[in-house]
Amino acid sequence: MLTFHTADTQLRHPRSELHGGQLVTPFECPERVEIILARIRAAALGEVRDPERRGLAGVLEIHDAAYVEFLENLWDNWQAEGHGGEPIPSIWPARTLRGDRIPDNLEGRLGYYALAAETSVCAGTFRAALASKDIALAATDQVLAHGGGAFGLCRPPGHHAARDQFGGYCFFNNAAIAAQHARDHGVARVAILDVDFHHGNGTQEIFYTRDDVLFASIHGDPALEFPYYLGYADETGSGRGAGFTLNYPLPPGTGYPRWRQALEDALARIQTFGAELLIVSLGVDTFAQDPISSFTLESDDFSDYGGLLKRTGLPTVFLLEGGYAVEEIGVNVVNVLSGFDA
Ligand code: Q9C
Ligand code: ZN
Repeated sequence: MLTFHTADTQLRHPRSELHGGQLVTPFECPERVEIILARIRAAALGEVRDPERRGLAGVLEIHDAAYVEFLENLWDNWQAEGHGGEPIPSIWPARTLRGDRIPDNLEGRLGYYALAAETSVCAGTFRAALASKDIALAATDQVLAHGGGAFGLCRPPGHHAARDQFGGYCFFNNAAIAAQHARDHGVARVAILDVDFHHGNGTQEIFYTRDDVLFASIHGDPALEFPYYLGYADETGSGRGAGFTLNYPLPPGTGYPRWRQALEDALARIQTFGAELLIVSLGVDTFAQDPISSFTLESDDFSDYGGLLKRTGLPTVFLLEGGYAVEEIGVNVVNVLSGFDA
C-alpha cells in the first residue's frame, strides 16, 4: 500500500497542552509520525510519496472562510499582542452567552472558533494543517484512480474539527475534505468510518443533514469521554440526513470482541448504504496502553480489523487521526494497513 506524507506536517510542534491544570508536552507530537514512518519502512509496507501541494484547495468546500482566515493569522496576531505563551482559548460563547456575535478582540475570537482548550497553536500550525489536508487529498486521488487502499499519514488529525471550530488537536477536517473531494469527482456515496477512540464530532456535524456521505463512529461513551457533548446513540442525522449518522458509544474497558461486533454492524450498514468509497478515520488510541483512552485493544487486533475492512471490497482511504502510545503507534497503524493488504 502507498503512503502519502510530507515533512511539513512537522511544522506543528506546540510546546503546551492544558492537561490536568498544567501545561504539558502535547500528546499529539511530531514523534508519532517518525515512528509510523520507521515502521512502514521496517515492514516494507510500500512506497512513501509526497503529496501535490494545493494551497487552500478543498478547505473552503468544508470550512467557513472567516474561520480559515482566523487560523491563518492567529499566530501573527497573537505575537503582535506580545503574549509570552501560545494561544489557548479561555472563554467561549457558552450556553448562557450569545453565540451570534463574533467579537473583534482576539481572545474573544479565539474562543468563538475553538471547541476545547487543550489544543494550543504554534507558528507552523496553519501550514501543517494545510499539508495534512494535501496528504488526505493525495491518498484519496490514489484510491479514486487505482482502487485498493492508500494511507494518508496526516498530522495534525482532523475529525474533531467542525465547519468553524478547532479542538481535540484538529484544525481542518481531513476526512470530510477527502469525502467532499470524492463527491466532486463523481463518487455518489461515500462512507466515513471513524475508529478513533474519540467520537468524530466534527465529521458528524459537517455531514449531519446529508444523505450522500454516511458517517459511522465507534468510540468511548461521550457521557464519560471527550468530546462529551456529541456522539450519543440517539444522534442519527436530521432532514435528508436522517439515518445517515451512526454512533456506537462503548463503555470504558471495552475489549476487541465487543468492539469488533460494533465494527461488523457498521460495515453491514455501510454496504446497505451502497458506499462506493470508504474513508477510515484511523485513530489507534483504542490501544490498551493509550495514555488518554480507555479501550483495551491489543496490537494483533489491529491486524484483524484491517482484514475485516478489506472484506468490504471497497476502495479504502486510511487517514491518520489519534493514537498516543507513541512507542507502539507504528506497529498498531501498520498492522491495520498490513491486515488490509494481506
Ligand atoms: N488532557 C484525537 O484523538 N482530551 N484527539 C485530552 C488529556 C482531548 C483527542 C485529554 C483528546 C483529543 C484526534
Ligand atoms: Zn482520538
